[in-house]
Amino acid sequence: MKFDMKPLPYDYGALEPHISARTLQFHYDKHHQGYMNKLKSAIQDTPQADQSLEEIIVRADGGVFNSAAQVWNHDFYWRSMMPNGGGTPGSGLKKAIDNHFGGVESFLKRMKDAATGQFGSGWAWLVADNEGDLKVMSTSDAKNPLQQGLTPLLTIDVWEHAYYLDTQNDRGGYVDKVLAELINWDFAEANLEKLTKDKPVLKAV
Ligand code: MN3
Repeated sequence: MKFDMKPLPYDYGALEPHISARTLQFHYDKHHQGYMNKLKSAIQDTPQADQSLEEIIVRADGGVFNSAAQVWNHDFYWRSMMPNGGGTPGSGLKKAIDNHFGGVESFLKRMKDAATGQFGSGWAWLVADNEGDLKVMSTSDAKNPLQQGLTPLLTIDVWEHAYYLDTQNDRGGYVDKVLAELINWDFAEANLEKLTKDKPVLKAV
């Protein structure tokens, strides 16, 4: 198999008081690991066992797609946050956000609207398209922007298991904390830089 669980990039308690160690431990050890276990048992001894996670995501459907995408989405979500995150993006990303959303505050509001407006389980995303244009979107259940040829830059998990132990039904309160205190701008900027490096024809962002 070409992939396995990536370690959580920080300790269970590293995002406290905004996200509790209890939430992170359940979320990583039970939910994320559970999707990986399901995926591995579904694809073992099939041709998919030789594919990358991204290949499975764009080609598979049904239960295999759901498990593979949830594995990828969680890896990406852990890295979209960091202890002492939040604040202001670095200059390259800030310029792109200013250009596309009219400022960081207005981007944060768009992201919160996408996260709280997603009916039921899903994900809120900052993505870039093949022209290097940024947009905010949400997806339901396990769906992932890679399916539409878009490049994810940041995500927020809005399944209830991401916040229910900490803020119960208050998804907005959880999203506010992620955006103000935990968002990892450096990760988003690195993802954007990688996209423009891989596709040098993109207009400067
Ligand atoms: Mn989750």
